Amino acid sequence: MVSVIGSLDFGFVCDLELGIWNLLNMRVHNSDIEAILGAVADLLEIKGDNPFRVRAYRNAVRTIQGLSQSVADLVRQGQDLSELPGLGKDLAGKIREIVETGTLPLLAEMQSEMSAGLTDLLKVPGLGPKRVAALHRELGITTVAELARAAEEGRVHDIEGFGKKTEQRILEETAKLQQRGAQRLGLVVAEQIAEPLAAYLRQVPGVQEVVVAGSYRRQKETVGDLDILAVCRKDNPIMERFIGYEDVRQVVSQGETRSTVLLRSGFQVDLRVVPEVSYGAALMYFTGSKEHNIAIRKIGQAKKLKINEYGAFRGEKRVAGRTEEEVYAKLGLPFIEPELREDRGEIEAARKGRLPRQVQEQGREIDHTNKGLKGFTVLKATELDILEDGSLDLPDEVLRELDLTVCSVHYKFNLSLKQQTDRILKAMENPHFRILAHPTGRLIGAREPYPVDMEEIMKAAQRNGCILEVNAHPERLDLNDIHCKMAKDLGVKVVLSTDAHRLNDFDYMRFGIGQARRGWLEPDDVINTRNLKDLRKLLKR
Ligand code: DGT
Ligand code: CA
Ligand code: CA
Repeated sequence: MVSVIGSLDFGFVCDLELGIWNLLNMRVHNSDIEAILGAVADLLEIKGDNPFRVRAYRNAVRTIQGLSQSVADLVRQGQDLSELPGLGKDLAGKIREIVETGTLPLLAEMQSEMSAGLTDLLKVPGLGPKRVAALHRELGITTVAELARAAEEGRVHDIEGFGKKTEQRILEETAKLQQRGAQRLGLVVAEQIAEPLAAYLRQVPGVQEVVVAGSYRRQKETVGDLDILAVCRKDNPIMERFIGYEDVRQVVSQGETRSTVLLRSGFQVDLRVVPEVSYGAALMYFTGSKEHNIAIRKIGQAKKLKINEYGAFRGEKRVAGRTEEEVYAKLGLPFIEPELREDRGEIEAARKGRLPRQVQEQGREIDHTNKGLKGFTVLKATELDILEDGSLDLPDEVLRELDLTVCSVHYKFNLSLKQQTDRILKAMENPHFRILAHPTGRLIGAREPYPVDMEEIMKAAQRNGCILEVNAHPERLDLNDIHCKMAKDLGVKVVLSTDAHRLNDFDYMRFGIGQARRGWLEPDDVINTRNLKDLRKLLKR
C-alpha cells in the first residue's frame, strides 16, 4: 500500500481548491479551443496572410479534433503539447494560453481589427476567404444577415468575380443557414459540457441528485440539447446557481422548477427540479425517447394508469414515481436500460423477458479480458442502491455472478434513525452485500450525515462479514477518522476507495489514506493491502 508521511501545508490545499474550482466552473473544452484556433485561421485567410501560417492553425484544429482526451486535462497533467502531432512550440503555447485564460488575445486583436461575423460568412457554401474579403471590401459586409440583405437588393452581382448566378445561390444558402440555427453535438463534446456542469450543480447545498437525462443518457450519437434533472426542495438556490454558471451566455427562461440557458457555444441546457417522490417518473419522462414515452403511456392507459413526469397515477392517487424501476414495475415490465429506449421493440422484449442481458455481457467481456492479462485481474463489481425497504436493486441471479458489490443509500436520507439503521441492517443480510459505501452519506459543508446508528451497523458488518468503505473523495471522507477507529475497535475491515468519476480522481486516494491514518488504522485493517487470493477470501461471506 502507498503510505503518506507528513501533512499537506495550507498553501497547497488552497491551490488544490482553486484547481477544483477551475475544473468545475471554468473548464475550457476542446470544442472551445477548436473554435478559437479555427477562427484565427479563417481571419488570417481572409486577410490574405501567409498560407503556411494558416495551414498550421488548421492542422492544430485537426489534431485536437482527433484527441479523445481533454486538452485542459493534458495541460493540467503537465504534458508538453508540442509533442502532439502537428503542434509547434508557438501553437502549443497559444493553446496553453487558451486553456488557462479561456481566450486568445491574438484572436481578440484580429476581431477588433476585422469584425467577428466575417468568419460566419465562410459558412455560406460557395464563399471562400477571397470572396469574403471582396464582399467586405466592396460592400462593407460583416455578417450573414447583411449578406442576405445585399443579395436580396441585388448589390452583390456587380462585384468582380460574382455574377447573377452566384448572387442567387448566396440568397438561397443564406436563407438556409439562418433557418438551420444551432447544431447537434457529438458525444465527446456533449460529455465535456455535461459532466462538469452536473458536478457543479451537485455541489449546491441541499441538492440530492443531479442526472443528465435526454438523448445524452440514451447515448445517442449526437445530442441536440442537455436535459438535466435535479432532486431538491423547491426553495433550493439551484436555479440561481445554474444561471450563474460561468459558461452561461444567455438565460432563455427562468422559473422555479424549470430554466433554460444557452452556453457560450450556443448549446442549450434545460434544468428541471423535481421532488423526490417524482424522481423516477421525471427521469423516465425526460430520458425519453419521446417515442418510448408514448408507447409506455399507452401501456399505462390499458392498465387504467396515467403516466406523466410526476408519477404513475390511478385516479388521483400516485402509485409509483420514486424510481424508474417502480414505474416500469407498475406496468408489469422490468427495468429497461436507457440506451434501449427508442421504441424499437424494447417494450415487447421486456414483456417477454428477452431484453439483452447487458450485465452478463459485460461479465463475459471481463472473463475474456482476464484471459489475456498476466499478473493483473479485473474484478466484476457493481454499485447497488439500497432501496427504502432494505432490498438491493438488482436480482440475485445477477449479483451471484459478481466478485464484489458496493451498496449505498442514495435517496430517502430523511428517515428516522431507527428506520435508516434498519434499512441498512436488512440490506446487509443479503448474502451478496459486500461493501457499504459512504456509510453516512454526508457531503462536507453541503449535506449533513443521515441519522444512523453506526455502532449497530458496524456490529452487523462484523457479524455478516461486510466491509465498510472509507470514501476518499474530499467532499465525502466517509467513514471519517472517528468512525475508522470505531471500525478497528469492533473488528470491522474497511476498504479505501476514491469514488473516481474521472482518471485524475484516483489521486484522491491520499485523502482516504489520511483519514485512515487519523483513525489509527494499520495495513491489516484495510483490504486494499491484500493480494488477490487473500482479497477473494475476505470478499467471501
Ligand atoms: P435531443 O435533445 O434532440 O438530442 O433529443 P432528446 O431525446 O433529448 O429530446 P428533447 O431534449 O427534446 O426532450 C427530452 C425528453 O423529454 C425526450 O427524450 C422525451 C421528453 N419529451 C419531450 N417532448 C415530449 C413530448 O412531446 N412527449 C413526450 N411524451 N415526451 C417528450
Ligand atoms: Ca435533449
Ligand atoms: Ca430539451
